[in-house]
Amino acid sequence: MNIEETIFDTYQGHSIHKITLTNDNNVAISLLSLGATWHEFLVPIQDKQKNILLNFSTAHDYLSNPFYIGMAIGRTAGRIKNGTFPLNGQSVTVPTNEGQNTLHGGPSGFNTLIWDYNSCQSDEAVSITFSRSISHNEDGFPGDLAATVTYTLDNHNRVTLQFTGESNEDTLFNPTSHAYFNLSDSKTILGHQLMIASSEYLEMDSEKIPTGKLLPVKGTPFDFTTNQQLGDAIQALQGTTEKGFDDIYKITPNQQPIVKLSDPTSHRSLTISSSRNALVVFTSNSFTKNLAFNSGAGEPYMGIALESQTLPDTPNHPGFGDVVLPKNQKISQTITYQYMNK
Ligand code: FUC
Repeated sequence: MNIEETIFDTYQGHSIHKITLTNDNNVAISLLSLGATWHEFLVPIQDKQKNILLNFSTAHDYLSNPFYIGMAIGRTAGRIKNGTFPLNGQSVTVPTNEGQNTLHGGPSGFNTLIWDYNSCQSDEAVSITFSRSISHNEDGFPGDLAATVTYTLDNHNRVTLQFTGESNEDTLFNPTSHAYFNLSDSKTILGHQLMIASSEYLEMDSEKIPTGKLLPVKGTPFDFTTNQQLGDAIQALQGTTEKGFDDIYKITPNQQPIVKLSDPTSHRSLTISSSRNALVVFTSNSFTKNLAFNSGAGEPYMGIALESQTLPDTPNHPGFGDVVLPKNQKISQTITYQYMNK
């Protein structure tokens, strides 16, 4: 077990720290204090390490595109229609950042913040906890929120991501991670296989806001109830505007893991477990070559984001769940990523 800290970059006069956690199997993750970002997931291949996350080499690259690469997302993942929702019988409006809608916590979401952190180490695990107080004036959501984002790497090659929130007023809390994975030695994820514990996905309008209607996956390219090759599924969507997946799956309760991503060529795989009722799948359909990733210029299908969360636009659809964080109550949400190579 090892922890190493370096300066990643300077942003607006602040040092951005990179913290690397390594376990006894030579698996490592690195995190950035900007956006509580998951920067690298390094897995051993022969005597080297391979990174299976998309990432950039500067703070500016992270913040100058709309893709939230690796970043922590909060207070609310996904889109809130017209930035407006009911809370305690009142209509609340928060700042918008995508047309009239609020995406991923709005213009001052978790991803834009520089977080404090401390580390913790035992024989079996090593972790970093990012913490930040976010006043209601700072991001425009009700209540001053004390938030933490903890990344723990253990000797079973498991990464556990825990978010906590506590506010002095009732507010919303639906955080997630926007890590993009590519397990393979190819530039795209088209050769990967995907399985999702879901038999329904959400219908969306032209602004990607859920209409409230659930659609069955059976008999469609959206059916990942058994392993499906992503290249075949994406091919089947070439007639759509999106030309790939940017979709919200309703997760079958009590089925774990909720998703399995695997690369048959390298035998690398990743499973995700979580008690949240949704998984957003985004296959980087709109990546462009001006994105200077460390793995090369941006192109569609370079990575896949698998965002475990509560069904988005939640307060506007009572059947979707409850993301209200009641005042002076601490809520914790956990997502576990298990890496395997066999
Ligand atoms: C996912 C998508 C969004 C957006 C973002 C970067 O959360 O649902 O459409 O493109 O990623």
